[in-house]
Amino acid sequence: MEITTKKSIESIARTIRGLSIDGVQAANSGHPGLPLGCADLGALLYSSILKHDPADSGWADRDRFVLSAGHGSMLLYSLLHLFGYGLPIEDLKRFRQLGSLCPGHPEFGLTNGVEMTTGPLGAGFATAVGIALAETVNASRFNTSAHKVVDHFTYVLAGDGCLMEGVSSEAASLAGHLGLGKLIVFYDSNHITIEGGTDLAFSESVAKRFEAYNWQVQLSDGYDLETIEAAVLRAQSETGKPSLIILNTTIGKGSPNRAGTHEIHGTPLGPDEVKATKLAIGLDPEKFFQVSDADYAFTANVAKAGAKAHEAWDSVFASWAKANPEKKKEWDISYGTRHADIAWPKFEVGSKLATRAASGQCLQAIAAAMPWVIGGSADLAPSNNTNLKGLGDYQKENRAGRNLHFGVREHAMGSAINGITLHGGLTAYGATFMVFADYMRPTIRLAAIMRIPSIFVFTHDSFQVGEDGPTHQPVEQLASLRIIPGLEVLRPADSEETALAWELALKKRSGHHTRANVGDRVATGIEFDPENGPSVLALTRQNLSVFAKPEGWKADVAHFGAYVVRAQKNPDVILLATGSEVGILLNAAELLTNKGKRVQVLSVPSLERFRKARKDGTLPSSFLPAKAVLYVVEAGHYLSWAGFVDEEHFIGLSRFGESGKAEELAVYFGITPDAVVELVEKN
Ligand SMILES: Cc1ncc(C[n+]2csc(CCOP(=O)(O)OP(=O)(O)O)c2C)c(N)n1
Ligand SMILES: [Mg+2]
Repeated sequence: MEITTKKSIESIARTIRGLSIDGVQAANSGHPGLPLGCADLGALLYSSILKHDPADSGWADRDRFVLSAGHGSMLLYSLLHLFGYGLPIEDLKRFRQLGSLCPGHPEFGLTNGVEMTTGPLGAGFATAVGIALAETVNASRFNTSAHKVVDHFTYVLAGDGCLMEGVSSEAASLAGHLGLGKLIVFYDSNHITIEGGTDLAFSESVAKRFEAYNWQVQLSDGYDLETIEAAVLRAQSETGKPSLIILNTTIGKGSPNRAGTHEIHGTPLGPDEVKATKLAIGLDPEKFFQVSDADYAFTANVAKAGAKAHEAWDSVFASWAKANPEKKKEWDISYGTRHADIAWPKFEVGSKLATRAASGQCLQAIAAAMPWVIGGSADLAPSNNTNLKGLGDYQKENRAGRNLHFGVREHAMGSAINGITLHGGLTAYGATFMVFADYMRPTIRLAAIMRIPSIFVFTHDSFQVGEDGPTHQPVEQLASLRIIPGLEVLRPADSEETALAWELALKKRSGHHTRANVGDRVATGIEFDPENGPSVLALTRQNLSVFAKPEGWKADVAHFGAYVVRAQKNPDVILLATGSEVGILLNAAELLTNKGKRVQVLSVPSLERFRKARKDGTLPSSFLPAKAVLYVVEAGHYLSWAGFVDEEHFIGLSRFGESGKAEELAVYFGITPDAVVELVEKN
């Protein structure tokens, strides 16, 4: 490393330390320990390791950097400010304040240059596995022997907490198996977490653990720039294995009285220690948020070099595009609209099919029309019906395979789906039994916070699972998924609705918070937006009959989340259901009609759209005429429908299930046409 470059990077590291402790002090809240401890690594990464063009943070072939230890956000904000990502210093001064572009933890879509929302420890690590996986998929789709248009690394900074979390073990095991050679993780091994030293709770050999996962493992000093750089070079040249670089670091480095203690993890230094730290590291103790002209000049040069690298890539891309017009076409759609017309399978009215099986048929059509769609299951593909026939298994030896095998690792699967989605150029789905959605809930929540269009396929969506019993019968899952803001839970009632559910999920894009609307967001909260964010498909194990639909039903579902399956003028009873219970209502409606009742039936595949339409006042008055009595039937917890009907007008399951034959359970739990008739007659 040239001596002038080294001096400049050291100066950047000093400046990061100053900015970070000033930001935390101004907020009187936040985490100074990590930014102080990893300032040198951060400075080195952004100065001379990352392939990035700060003027275009969306450059498809940029290296990705994920701050898995999201509490160290001031490190990232300092870097993004210094290297020209358009993050004003005023926002650093307003760290953690309402409406600032520097929120407590990094938020994707809010702050330019933030690759993902982090904060829940381990999430960044696991999601980065998906990002690195996506890189290999797109490299195999687009690169040719003459041109490489997809060729980037994915870097992660993870702490002790990230590596303690179970999800990093799942994800590391998967990454090692898959040989994701361009994934490089820095481990901030400072032996400190909140409660004290890691010897309180974490004494394994992380190095041995990762070696066993089939990772390349290196130990490095955390502050010698040349040593770190050499380790990175070795990690880059190991193309068959992911790499872990264990950095021997000191939390709070530079703080004379707090470095190496657990107090500095998440407590502002206080004015005196801020001064003492600045003095100790060679900054002016009387100045705040100081950046020297030399720092800005240096980072401007780095940015210029980045822009040049980007230009060089542009010209490779242009000749690749010329030589491969078909691939270029696919690239544009993959990284653009991701739209294609799908030849949906035809389903005969009256035929019987589980919605999971209908979904399986839909997926074949989707995969044929959309080469950017990949996905898989956590070892349940035969049950989830997610296998893409004849399209190969994604493995170390076959990056072109479109079936992902996550193994029995739901949490890592959810993370990987988010990572693939974040990478760009791909649409990804992950599947398991609905009851195990709980094993991946943190990742669904993060997808919703990020407003990214990850797709989660959950089959076996009610007690109708039958013999497997209460551990396998979802009860509270529908309600608990629906309360995740921004997530759409699509629960189709037959095969045709299943195709529509897929169509709605595939149409979604990433939503972005911008400077312009961050105020709005703060004012209104994140509302459900049918155009963006993640989707859940809730699908049945059991067969359902395909029923006749009225004209315009698809548009009604898109606009209102519901449609009138069985219309009735001046009804005195309205029956409303989702998924498998719509068929029950259609039968109940016939029985009630024979008894002289005037019955209307609605199917509600998307309660989120339905709620929104009702709230916005756009729901057609013919859907829920005022005088009729409303009943809801859904094989799940009542909570979903609070606000629509009281519990006396609800048939569902708010207790755990039982092991038994599905048909017997339906009678036992009273989720049958007869039970509906009885309830309506009683009231
Ligand atoms: C899933 C999760 N659990 C708990 C926390 C709260 N938390 C934030 S930082 C932290 C300790 C992290 O220790 P380490 O990763 O070693 O960071 P360092 O103290 O070295 O900066 C904890 C428990 C969290 N953010 N995410
Ligand atoms: Mg630590």
